[in-house]
Amino acid sequence: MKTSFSGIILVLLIQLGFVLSYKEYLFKTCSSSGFCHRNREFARNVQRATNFVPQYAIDPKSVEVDPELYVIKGQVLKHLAQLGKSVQLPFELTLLDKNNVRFQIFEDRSTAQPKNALVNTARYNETTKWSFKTDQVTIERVKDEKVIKDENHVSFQFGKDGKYRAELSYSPVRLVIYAGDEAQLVMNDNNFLNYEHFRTENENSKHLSPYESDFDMFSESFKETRHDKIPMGPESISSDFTFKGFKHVYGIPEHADSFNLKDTTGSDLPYRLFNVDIFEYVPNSRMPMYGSIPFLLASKPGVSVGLFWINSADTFIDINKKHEKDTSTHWMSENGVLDVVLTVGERPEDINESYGSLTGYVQLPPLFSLGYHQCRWNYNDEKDVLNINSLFDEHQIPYDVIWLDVDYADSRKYFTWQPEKFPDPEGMLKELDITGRNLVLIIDTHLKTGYSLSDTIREKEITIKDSENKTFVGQCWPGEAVWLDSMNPASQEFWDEQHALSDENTFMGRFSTNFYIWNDMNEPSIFDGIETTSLKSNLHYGNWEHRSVHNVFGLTFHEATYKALVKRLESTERQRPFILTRSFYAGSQRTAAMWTGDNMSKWEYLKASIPMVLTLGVSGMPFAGADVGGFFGDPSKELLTRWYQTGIWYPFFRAHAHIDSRRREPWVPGGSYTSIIRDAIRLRYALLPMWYTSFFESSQTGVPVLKPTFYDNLNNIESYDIEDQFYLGNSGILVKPVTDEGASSTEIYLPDEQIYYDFTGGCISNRSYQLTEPGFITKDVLLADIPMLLKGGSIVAAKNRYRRSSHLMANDPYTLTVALDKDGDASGRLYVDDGSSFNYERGEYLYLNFTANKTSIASTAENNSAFAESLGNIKVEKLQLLGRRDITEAKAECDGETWNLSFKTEGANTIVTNPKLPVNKNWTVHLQSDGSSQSAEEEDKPKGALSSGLLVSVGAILASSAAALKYFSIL
Ligand code: NBV
Repeated sequence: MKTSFSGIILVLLIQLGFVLSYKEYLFKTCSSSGFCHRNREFARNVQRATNFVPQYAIDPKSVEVDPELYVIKGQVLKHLAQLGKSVQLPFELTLLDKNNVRFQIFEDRSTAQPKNALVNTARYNETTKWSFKTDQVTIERVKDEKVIKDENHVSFQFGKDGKYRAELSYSPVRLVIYAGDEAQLVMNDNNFLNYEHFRTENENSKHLSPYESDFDMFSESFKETRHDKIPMGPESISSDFTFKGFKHVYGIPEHADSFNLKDTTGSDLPYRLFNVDIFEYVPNSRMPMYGSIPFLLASKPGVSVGLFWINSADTFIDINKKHEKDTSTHWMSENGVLDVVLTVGERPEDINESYGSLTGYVQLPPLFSLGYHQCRWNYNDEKDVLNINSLFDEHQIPYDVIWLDVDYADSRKYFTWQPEKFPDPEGMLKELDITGRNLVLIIDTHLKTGYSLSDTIREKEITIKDSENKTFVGQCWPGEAVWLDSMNPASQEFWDEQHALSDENTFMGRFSTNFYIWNDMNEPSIFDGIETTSLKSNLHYGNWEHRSVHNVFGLTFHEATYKALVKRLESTERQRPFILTRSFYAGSQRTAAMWTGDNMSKWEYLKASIPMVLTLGVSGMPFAGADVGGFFGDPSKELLTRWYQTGIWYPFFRAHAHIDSRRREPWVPGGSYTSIIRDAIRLRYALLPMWYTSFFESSQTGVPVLKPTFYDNLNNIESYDIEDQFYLGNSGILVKPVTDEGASSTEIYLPDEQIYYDFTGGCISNRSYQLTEPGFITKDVLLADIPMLLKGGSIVAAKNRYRRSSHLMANDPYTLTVALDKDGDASGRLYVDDGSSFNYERGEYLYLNFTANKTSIASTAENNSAFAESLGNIKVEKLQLLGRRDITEAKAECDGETWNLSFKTEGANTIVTNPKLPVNKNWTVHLQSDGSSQSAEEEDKPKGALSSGLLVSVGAILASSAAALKYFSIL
């Protein structure tokens, strides 16, 4: 390939460390992207038309309900007025498991004559092969009596008691999802459905409808894409979808933008899904980023819906919120088939579950990977690595993983070491292993040319090819490089070999198993590529153009690594792999964690990270985090400290820094900064049992690991916009990280009338809050404070002893904190397994159910596996009963035995000391009280009822709310 001019500029800019403001120049907007430009114009013309004549209609005679009643099939006819004929576009409508209604429109292009004879002429229809968890999605049988068919429609009922209905109208083509009698989600409501059928350039003018534009159909005018030959001509697909009565829509990551998605009308940048290396990405932007999940969730009281647009090509999504009640969206993809799944349920969790039933739920990560990860580009050599390792111990800061970036490798040839710097990697790994720690190595997608491995993949013909079917050669970290085509089934064997555990002197052969992999640059990032990535005309296995598979390519790469690591670890005790990927697609959650790429050491990036991580969570990709401290630049001590206090809440918690950034490990800022950072990291470790439980639950049902505020407050519309605080799963821990420089106070939103116990930094206190209606409280904060509340009704399990790594915490006892709700009840869950193997899949785990009321606390186990048995010595060492000062007697009962418990009151709370309750047995603690302070509600009569807008300050707390603060206690 010829090196393009902008490519050279980009390489120079990168090498000079100069990376500002070329972004808009580098990336397409809608008007400079052929298919987006055309589809927006199509939509505008349709809207302007006084007498709109639908070009698309279903032929009623073609509609057949499959005799087995699994699928409804027929033909969409696209009418070409100038030619007086129609193109037939076969469709299928299917009901899948868990209320997923799938609608697909295909095109037969077997006789198409492309400009490039090498290219596969079919429309790409294999995105699900990668994205779905299995080829065998369960198709629900649509029952005969539930299908209604007439000349204008076909419809069927589904869901429990047939409470939902899908109705497909023929002309115009319209698919409506109903809950009861009310339309919730309407496909092609605005007639933006557009399917650019195959035609040659010569015949094109006769194929255009009055609404269509012919902008850049056969050639690109965007700067450097001019040589993209577009062999199949125009082939985009698009449709609008109206969310009826929904003003809040979430998802379609990855963008550095708000949680509740923004209106894009009038902007040249709709939300774009196109995986690109966009280092120093711009916060508050709809620009594309490293990964794409074309899934959108919309919620309102009583109904939630989901839309999964299954397409791996370049995609733009317009969002229009101008309508008083509805949100309409317009989805446009460069090619592929039209394949969409519409889902309906009562709650957002139902939609997460339905979506995950197709793409899979998040992997249950090995426990260590939920600990703290220490990374920088680069730890220079073995000495450096081991020195950092011991400095953690010196400063008594736990950590689990140290990372090596590209410069461990000899000339950036992955699968080699710089021999002088890493003479004994095996010894280094063993040293880390002593404290149960791990190493993660970076392996990028590209392989340097003139290196045995790149020669091998060329010989084996498993490289990405150019449009002439020759190995594509481009520029990346090692200089000139080639790319493994992980979409080629033959690549897997090669990849397995590189990762295999063996006695031979291969790169990974003799290593111990405490190392894992980081796949970076897998968008793929190509310095001299267009928009920093592969040319769309490059070819993959099956002669599929890169254009069709771009967004799913990164997934195929990290999945190949996952499979290779599973095989590697099978020969030991079949441990769960850990892989970090930068590029991702719907389905990546099954095999990898992701991070948000190259952010900057600036406050706005810290702030932006929270809605980004929440968005990923509701889109089925909860194992996510941002570089703590910011990748580019040097954070101030305050920013670094606040970033750690926020980062401990990222499901994936890793500090990382650019090669030019100064060292900034937790002890570097020194003094109180270091001790505050130490406390934050230790808090992460103390709460690992809750993190692991949340991940387990997410891996079973798709519920996000960080739960957005609105999930539990669906009737409170105000809560739908809260994007700077969240709950840790179902634990009841509500967190509001401080992300403002110099903050001395913060506002926390209480979304309901429940009691919230102050839990700042994970410590119990004498304070609690309760509002008579949802509203904000203002809390003073010092730099040391991590604003946290514990919602009444929760029971939290923690491990509070400092250990050097999560591995060393395995046998530690638990502390349970019981926070009764306003009715005097509480509950909580705790999931425990061996933290590393797949044995949990055969029931080797413990899933505890804690319940409490005013007179008892009980634990029941769901399972009596051998694993549970093995936990015999692990006990509950402390019970913290919040807001209880009234206990007069406490007794434990377990296995037919009873014993008295000792306890003491501390301020507003009671602490039961060392109750020795076995974690793997059912037990009950019986409480007697004198009735003096059963709950704060009874005892702590309002100290000051607030009227609207008034501020009342008591002690260190400042409460401001439009709602009245019902009670508020400081002892
Ligand atoms: O491998 C170097 C970096 C890595 O540290 C970073 O985390 C990745 O996002 N990598 C990108 C290459 C480009 C850095 C400008």
